[in-house]
Amino acid sequence: MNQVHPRSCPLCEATCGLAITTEGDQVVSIVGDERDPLSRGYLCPKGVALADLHHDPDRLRRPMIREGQAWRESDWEEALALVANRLSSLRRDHGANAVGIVQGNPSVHNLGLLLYAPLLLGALDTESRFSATSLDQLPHMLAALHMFGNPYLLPVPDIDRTDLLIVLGGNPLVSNGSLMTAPDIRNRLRAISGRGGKVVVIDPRRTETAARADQHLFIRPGTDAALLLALCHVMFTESLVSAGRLASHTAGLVELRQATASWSAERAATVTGIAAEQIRQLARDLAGTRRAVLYGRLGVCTQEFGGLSAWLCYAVNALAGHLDEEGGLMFSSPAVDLLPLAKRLGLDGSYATRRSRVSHHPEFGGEWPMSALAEEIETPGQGQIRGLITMASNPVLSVPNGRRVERALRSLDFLVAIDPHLNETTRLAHVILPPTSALERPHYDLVFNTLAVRNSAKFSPALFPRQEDQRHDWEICLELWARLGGVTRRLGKAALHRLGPEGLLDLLLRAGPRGLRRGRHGLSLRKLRESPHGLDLGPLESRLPERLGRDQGGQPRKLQLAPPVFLADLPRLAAHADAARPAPLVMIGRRDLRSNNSWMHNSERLVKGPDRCTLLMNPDDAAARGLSTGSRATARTTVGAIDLPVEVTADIMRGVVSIPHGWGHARAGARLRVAAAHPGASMNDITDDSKVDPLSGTAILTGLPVEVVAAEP
Ligand SMILES: Nc1nc2c(c(=O)[nH]1)N[C@H]1C(S)=C(S)[C@@H](COP(=O)(O)OP(=O)(O)OC[C@H]3O[C@@H](n4cnc5c(=O)[nH]c(N)nc54)[C@H](O)[C@@H]3O)O[C@H]1N2
Ligand SMILES: Nc1nc2c(c(=O)[nH]1)N[C@H]1C(S)=C(S)[C@@H](COP(=O)(O)OP(=O)(O)OC[C@H]3O[C@@H](n4cnc5c(=O)[nH]c(N)nc54)[C@H](O)[C@@H]3O)O[C@H]1N2
Ligand code: SF4
Ligand SMILES: [Mo]
Repeated sequence: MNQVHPRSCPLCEATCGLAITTEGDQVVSIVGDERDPLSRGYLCPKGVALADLHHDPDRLRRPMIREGQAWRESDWEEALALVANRLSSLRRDHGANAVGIVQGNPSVHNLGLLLYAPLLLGALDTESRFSATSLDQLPHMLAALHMFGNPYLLPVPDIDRTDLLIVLGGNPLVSNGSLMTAPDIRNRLRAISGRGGKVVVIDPRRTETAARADQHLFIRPGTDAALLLALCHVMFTESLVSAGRLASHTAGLVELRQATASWSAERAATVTGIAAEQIRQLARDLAGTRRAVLYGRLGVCTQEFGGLSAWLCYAVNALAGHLDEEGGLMFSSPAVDLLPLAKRLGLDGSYATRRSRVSHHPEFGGEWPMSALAEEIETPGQGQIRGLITMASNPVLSVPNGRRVERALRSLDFLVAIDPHLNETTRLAHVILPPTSALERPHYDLVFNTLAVRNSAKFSPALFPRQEDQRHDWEICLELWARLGGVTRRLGKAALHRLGPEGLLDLLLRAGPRGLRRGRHGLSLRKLRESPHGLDLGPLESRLPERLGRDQGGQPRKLQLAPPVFLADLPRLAAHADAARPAPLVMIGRRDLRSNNSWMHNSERLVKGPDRCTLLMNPDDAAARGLSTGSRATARTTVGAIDLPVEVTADIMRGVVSIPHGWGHARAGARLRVAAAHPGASMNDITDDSKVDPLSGTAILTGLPVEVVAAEP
């Protein structure tokens, strides 16, 4: 008998509603769920490929222990005991910081990991923590911490009600949106133009989003901060600033005016390559449109001035009167409020309270930059990392200087991977602990509900039961937590196991703003189960000043427009901009609708067709090097070289080439049969781990100089 299960897709931030038809233990089909209030029937090819992930014969189901080059399956008791023993002895002999942990992107899409990984972190009690945050949204969190008082208080563009959307460094038509949960983005963008509004994309490449926008402007990679400063400058000099409703709750206006005073549109034009008149027009349009928003994303974060850019994106919206206003940059009202939770877990914001051992990077939220992972493993001394847990992370492909990361991981005394695949990273582990698949566990988007362009809540029960010899991610964390502690933890384990992610979620929903305090209409897990397609909780609402909370002295916090940490970084930008002799060629990244970072290339339906791991190059640059579409090029940096096919296109700026990340599956010892047949090359074999935004510690992945020549035959 066929059964249809409504469910959220856990693969990317869009959280689309799926309708999954099963027969017995097989997935028969996956389509978009028309009744999902947020995604309204939309899904992308990766959602369909959830079936491939689940049924993938290469997916590990039982623990794996490596002996020399050979792997053998083991039972859970043996594997968990081995891991706990090795980690405990490293901690005992070398101190807690000798055991590190890396948390990867899928952790945030995983209810069990979100709720139970903190236990494992607590048990490890290590300063050697790393996560994908420092390859990604860290600058936004740094800006949120210093401007709004909490790194998790991240504003999202109210795209369903805006009349002007300026996209800076994002390609939502392909990425499906980030720090902006907005499934079916194509129709949402179309609706802006449909109601007479306008979409503007500012990007070194004429992206898929740019191609459908009303206007596209090329910008030189890494120069967004100069553009944003000039937007502020124009608004100040042309008296377009409107602090509006929040005026009396805002601090730093004078300082911001001073800081931007030298950044005329003309000065920014020479840096960015965007004409001064166009910069002025952008500022006038932004300030002159009642419902407008500037949305900055990954391309502004992972660059030389990521911290400055993220701050200025928020500041520009505030100056134009679009922060916390309808159609502007707004804060969500999720059913589970992460702010008090983060506070309770001590995660509500730390920055630069200490510096890393080797390169003196600032910690953020208790984590070191991912770019420091290899050096912290390789460099001897007190605190050297000798044992490591990777959890839902593939640093060999996702961290700059992947070849060095690979060497460093190989040199560890002990590496354990919590991961369902034997891939480029986990092949170097001593033990792999594979969790259940996404369809074998319940799902609720704790994080992405807080980033959604419309408030909503949806619970998806497990679709298939987990087998006796399988473990969920959260069970693995709970086991290790118990085994790394004393007898009392073993007792606590039983209670925490009984509660499980569903029990915890129910408590969080009831304790949340839409829970018990709303009486019998309040949200609970039971209520969510009664609405399997999801609940629409309405449009975004103004949340300031309440959401800013109170400072340590108990006074209402103000919106900080000009936090000193950012002002202090401006001279670096000025020096860089004025000395700017742009490199002849720089590289930027690229995403693809049928990829998801590094780990979904083992699905035939997602990799079939022409090679997508190509280098995009402008016709003039290609001609100067004797390259044409189809020829193979070598892309070389100070770190290394990769070969890949060229695609010549006028859609990319002169002086810029684009290479996707997440490929490079030819590494010996991985067990991903489909991916190995479509290996591509890893962009991170030529990105540089010594290049980070010194303010935030975020990896610089865009705007790095590169040399491109025809490959040796
Ligand atoms: N050059 C370049 N590098 C980049 C980027 C870029 O744009 N350019 N983007 C960066 C960004 S934004 C990010 S977020 C990072 C992502 O980099 P990572 O955080 O390393 O994440 P992925 O590459 O997605 O790898 C995910 C791993 O998790 C495993 N996995 C999948 N599902 C689960 C699960 O449910 N549980 C567990 N335990 N494991 C699971 C997969 O098998 C895979 O090994 O890459 C960054 N690296
Ligand atoms: N299909 C698919 N979807 C994904 C992912 C995936 O791998 N595949 N990954 C997911 C993850 S982890 C994330 S974080 C999100 C990211 O989602 P987005 O933030 O939309 O990121 P990208 O698609 O990488 O788009 C970044 C854009 O910035 C541009 N850019 C590069 N450098 C600069 C610059 O200096 N200035 C400006 N203004 N633009 C620049 C690039 O050309 C690119 O178009 O996507 C998520 N969704
Ligand atoms: S857009 Fe994202 S959430 Fe939607 S189906 Fe695709 S991968 Fe899943
Ligand atoms: Mo990401």
